[in-house]
Amino acid sequence: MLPSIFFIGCLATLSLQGVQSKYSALDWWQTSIFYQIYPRSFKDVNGDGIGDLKGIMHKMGYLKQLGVGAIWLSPIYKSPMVDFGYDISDYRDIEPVFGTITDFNNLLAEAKAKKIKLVLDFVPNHSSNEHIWFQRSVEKIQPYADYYIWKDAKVINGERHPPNNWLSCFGGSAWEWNDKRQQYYYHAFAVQQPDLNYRNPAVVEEMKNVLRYWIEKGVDGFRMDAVPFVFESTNLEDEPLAGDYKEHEPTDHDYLEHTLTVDQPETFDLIYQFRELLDGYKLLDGYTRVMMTECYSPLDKMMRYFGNSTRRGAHFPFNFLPIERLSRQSNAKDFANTIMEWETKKPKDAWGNWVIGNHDQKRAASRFDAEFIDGLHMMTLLLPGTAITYNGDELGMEDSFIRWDQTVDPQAINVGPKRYQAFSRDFPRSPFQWDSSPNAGFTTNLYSWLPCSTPTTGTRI
Ligand SMILES: *[C@@H]1O[C@H](CO)[C@@H](O)[C@H](O)[C@H]1NC(C)=O
Ligand SMILES: CC(=O)N[C@H]1CO[C@H](CO)[C@@H](O)[C@@H]1O
Ligand SMILES: [Ca+2]
Ligand SMILES: [Ca+2]
Repeated sequence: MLPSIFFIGCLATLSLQGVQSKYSALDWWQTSIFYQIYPRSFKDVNGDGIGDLKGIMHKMGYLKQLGVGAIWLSPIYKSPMVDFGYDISDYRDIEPVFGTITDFNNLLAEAKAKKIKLVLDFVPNHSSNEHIWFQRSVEKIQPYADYYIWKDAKVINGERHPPNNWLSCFGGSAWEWNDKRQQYYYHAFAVQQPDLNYRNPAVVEEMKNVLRYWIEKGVDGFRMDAVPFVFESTNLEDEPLAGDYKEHEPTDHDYLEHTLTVDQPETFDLIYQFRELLDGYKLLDGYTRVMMTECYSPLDKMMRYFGNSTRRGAHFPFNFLPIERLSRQSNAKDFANTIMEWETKKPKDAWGNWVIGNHDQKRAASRFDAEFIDGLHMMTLLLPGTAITYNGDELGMEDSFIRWDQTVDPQAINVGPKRYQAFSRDFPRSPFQWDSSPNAGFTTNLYSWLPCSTPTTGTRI
């Protein structure tokens, strides 16, 4: 008897070990569900109508219960809030509306206690125009004079013009005249978001130090914002018209084909440098700091963000194909094709991921159908790769209709009342619906910064 039991036992142990080793070969960022929190709209604890860090702290139990393994916070740094946190005036401080550095430390400790990873948003392309670097750059105070992209005006018949036709993502010229410095500066997004000059090694080092600062505080990695925009060409020629330019207004970003301002060769190298920095910490303690990049790039470019045969890039660039290709019009074949396209174009050993929503896109439940949402999540959870959920999508939250007079998104404001609905990113940003109490349990205030999607709502403050 003994030998055969022993034999069976050995077999069982062996196969268990097989399963375990296969499982443990995967790292935390591969086995965790990622959950994006848009802090302004998640949970308001101090009653000012705007979500805060204490609110996130308050809801950690909910996140744990949901099975979330990692949270990614949209920017919580000091910001004048022109682009709701994506315009940063101090990369090392917390925006007072969200709380204090102590609140952040408490949140990080609570996350660690609950074994939930905490990933920060890193916004490399631009700072706020209220950042001290920019203010000194305007004055040409060293070493800041070349921290931003300054160019002389093009003078035609004695009249001042921007250096070229480049357009901002939020509409209109990407160049803004500065009277004090008597030059234009470049801004890929809002006027109040001047682009940093990555051709200046001091800027690269500054931003690497920002990464080091937060890693040393104990965060588990970064989601890197708008990376295709980091470098622009030194060739200041006009960009050509887009193939479908007739479908856009001449001030729309999509009017031009972005040959000189997006996905430049230097950009990939910088991303590889950021990864090297993160991996440097792993060499010290064996623990992975994750790096995810945001880019809506064509797939050939997108895949270069993974790295090449000699350099590592992002652990993964966000896979936006489900957002870009699929809608309520899609049938099963469209889904299959979209999934296969990602799987076949992705580098062989690369790890995939699936994204169906974020704070820039109309809500998944509205783009598809509320009844679709569980199916969509099942799909992202079952497919190989990491699933990333935008807060509220797990409930099937739908877009909140935001009237023109309630509109606060700069991208929507810039295009005006006639077209704002197509451009507005306020719709998917309405406060999280926690319960059926007034303002959906988001705030005790009568008003929330964007109206809640309930009949009991107030208007925005
Ligand atoms: C990988 O990218 C780096 C840029 O960081 C480049 O110098 C190198 O030539 C690339 N390697 C290959 C094999 O393409
Ligand atoms: C999804 C996302 O992070 N979108 C942001 C991309 O970057 C621009 C500029 O920083 C923001 O306005 C978007 O909200
Ligand atoms: Ca608050
Ligand atoms: Ca840039």
